[in-house]
Amino acid sequence: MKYAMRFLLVASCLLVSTFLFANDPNREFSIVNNPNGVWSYGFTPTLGGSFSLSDTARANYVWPSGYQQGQDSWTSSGQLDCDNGMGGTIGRAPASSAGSAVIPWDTLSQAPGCHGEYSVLRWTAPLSGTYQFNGSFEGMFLACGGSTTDVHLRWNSANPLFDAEIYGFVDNRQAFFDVQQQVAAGDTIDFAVGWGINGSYYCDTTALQLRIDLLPAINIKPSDPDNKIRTKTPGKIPVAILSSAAFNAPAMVVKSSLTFGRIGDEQSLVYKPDKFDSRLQDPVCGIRDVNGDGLKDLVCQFDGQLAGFLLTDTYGVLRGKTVTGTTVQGTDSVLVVK
Ligand SMILES: [Ca+2]
Ligand SMILES: [Ca+2]
Ligand SMILES: [Ca+2]
Repeated sequence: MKYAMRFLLVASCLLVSTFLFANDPNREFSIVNNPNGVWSYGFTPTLGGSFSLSDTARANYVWPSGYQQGQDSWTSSGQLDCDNGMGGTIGRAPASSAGSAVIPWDTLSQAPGCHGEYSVLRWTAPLSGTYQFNGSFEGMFLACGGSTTDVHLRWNSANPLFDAEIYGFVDNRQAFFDVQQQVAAGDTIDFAVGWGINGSYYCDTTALQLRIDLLPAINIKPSDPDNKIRTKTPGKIPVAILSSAAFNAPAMVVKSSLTFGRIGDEQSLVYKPDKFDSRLQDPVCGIRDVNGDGLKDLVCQFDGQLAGFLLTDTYGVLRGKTVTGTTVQGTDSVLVVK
């Protein structure tokens, strides 16, 4: 019994630790937990001001003049006196509507507070490293002449990474961002939405689409500085994911998650039969220090045919996940020849 309990405990810990936070705030949205893994749902009184967690979860909430279907969202008790019940929210828009005036569906959305608060989705870095933050803010309203908001990325509250204004239906309805930032574990990146240039929170719901990737250094063909790839005889292409003081590649990377090629999503990882059970297949990967910095790196083999390089390609992309679910992406140059 004691052992069974211990097993259960270990098994449940494993479940928790492998619960995947792929750094997609839409897919991972929760109205049960706040904070929720790497995500916190909240607000600040001013841009970069002190952050408070939203304290009120509303499941399937139907706005008085909003979605025709309900929305799962967080708000704060300080917003409940506002007249239309949609101030200061972070939620997940329903997948469709029976005719309300909001687009796009099925994304995370943010609305600033009715007393001037910024709606803030906060991401807390699970690991030190350089990350890429790629996505957009998009006004969701067709009423009111469109959403009118100011949108921002802030590193550790104070440091601006991106600022834009959302308004109208054409040029300024969507603001795209693509920024890289080196962070320490525990640092925060805030995605903040405020009232915008019209000084009102009405019709301000703004959709956030976001992808976050950790960017470890990689080395395509560690023994070849030119990274030459022959399209006629592609063979196998070794790719090393380099470790750093903060990132132990062999321990952190889920080998079977790796994809590599001209785009990065090619299922080109090479497998071989397992040593102990030939019915199982193992990724062909080794552990060695390829750059002589004293830190062991992870080197995996990829099928050159499946990697799909074309003569015009100048770089290759590796994608994968860590054991904690963080998505990783690395790029290195290639020289593609016939
Ligand atoms: Ca506004
Ligand atoms: Ca190389
Ligand atoms: Ca190394």
